[in-house]
This record gives sequence, structure tokens and C-alpha cells, in this order.
Amino acid sequence: MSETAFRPALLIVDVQEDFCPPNGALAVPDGRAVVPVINDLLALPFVLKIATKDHHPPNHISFASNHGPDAQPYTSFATVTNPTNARETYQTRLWPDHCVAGTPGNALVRELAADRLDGVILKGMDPRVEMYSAFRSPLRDPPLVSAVSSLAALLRDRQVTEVFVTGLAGDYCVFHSALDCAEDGWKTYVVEEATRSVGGQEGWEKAVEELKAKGVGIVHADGEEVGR
Ligand code: VGL
Ligand code: ZN
Repeated sequence: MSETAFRPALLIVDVQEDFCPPNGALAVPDGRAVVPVINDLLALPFVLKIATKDHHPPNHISFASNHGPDAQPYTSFATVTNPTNARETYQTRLWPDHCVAGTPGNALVRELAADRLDGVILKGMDPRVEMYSAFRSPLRDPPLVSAVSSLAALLRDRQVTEVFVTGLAGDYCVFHSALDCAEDGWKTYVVEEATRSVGGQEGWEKAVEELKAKGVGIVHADGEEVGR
């Protein structure tokens, strides 16, 4: 592949009914507004167009309902432990039950032009860990094999050079997917109009600072880059 190759992929993170108003269990403010923007992007000639789905079992660790009567969605946290290394732990925010496999809330948003996708990758199936990133869980020592997706292999296989990340939520799964993507060596951009955040504008602005600091570009759907 020549150094000037431009082989962009479009990554559409978790555009699922449970992340969208009015009825989503974990509705992201204004979340449904990303769909027309993403549908326009899906009409462009990306080398690869991949959607991800948060795909949890009912006993998932990120559900407040699995942590007793005192645990509250959005405000409580739980400790995640690496199943093969008890010394590696991190705190994870607890959520309402969402995107449970087989439920209507798990479905891709019905207005999404899913017929233009090359594939759908599932994540978050291991009940023991949260997996915001479409690539892997934050557990690294050793990596949890059940929480490593096929996404990186797919991007490599198709010789993708840049990844444009869109979807929900900008301050969680889009954020962590973009960070891992850049860390793995792809030029990575988040399309600002194609994401919304759990924490609204404030949540997004905080995410942007860290994304830029780690080399992820923020671009607009009309193509203008705002900083890298
Ligand atoms: C997400 C919270 C919990 C996301 C997934 O897709 O951003 N957020 N699970
Ligand atoms: Zn989730």
C-alpha cells in the first residue's frame, strides 16, 4: 500500500433504540438526531461501513439492578475485576438495564440505513466487564479474550487507513472506541454532528479535550476539521 493511500472506514457506534429518545432505557439527549447525518455518510464510498451494537446479557455488571437495592443508575459505581488477575480493577458507572440481547431496545434504530452496512459487530456480551470500546475492554493484564472484538482485524484486513467514528454516546462508547482506534494506529476522527453525549454538550466538550489530546481529530459532516 502506498503511503498516500486513503482508505477510510465509517464506524457507527451503538445507534440502538435504547440509546434514543423518546423510549430508550438509557436515552442520550437528542440521540436520534444522529441518524440523518449518519445516513448521509453511509451514502459515501467508505472502504468499510461497520456498525456496533451494545449486546448485554440480563446479568450484566453495568446494570444497577444487579447490584442490590441501594445501587442507583447513573450515580452508583461498581468495581470491575479482571477475572484472571484480581489485582487489576477499575470503577464502572452503573446504568439502567439497556440493550439486553433479544429485546426491542437492543435493535439498531429503525431509521438507520442498515442496508448500506458491511457488517455489525456485537460488544458487551461478557457479564463480568463493561465494554464501552468497540475494540476491547479496558482490562489489559492479561487482556480478556471474551471482550476483544473482531473490529481491529477487520480494519487491518481491509487495509483501512483512517476511521471516522459516529454514533452514541459521544462521552462513552464513541469516546472509548475512538481512543482505542487511535492507539491501535489508525488516523481517527469523530464526526461531531454524528454524535450526542449522555452528559449533553458539557459531556461532549470534556470528551473532545481528551480526544484531541490523544490525537483524535474532531471533524464536521461537511468536512471541515476543527482540530487535531
Ligand atoms: C454506552 C453506557 C453504557 C454507550 C453503552 O454506547 O455509550 N453507554 N453502555
Ligand atoms: Zn452498555
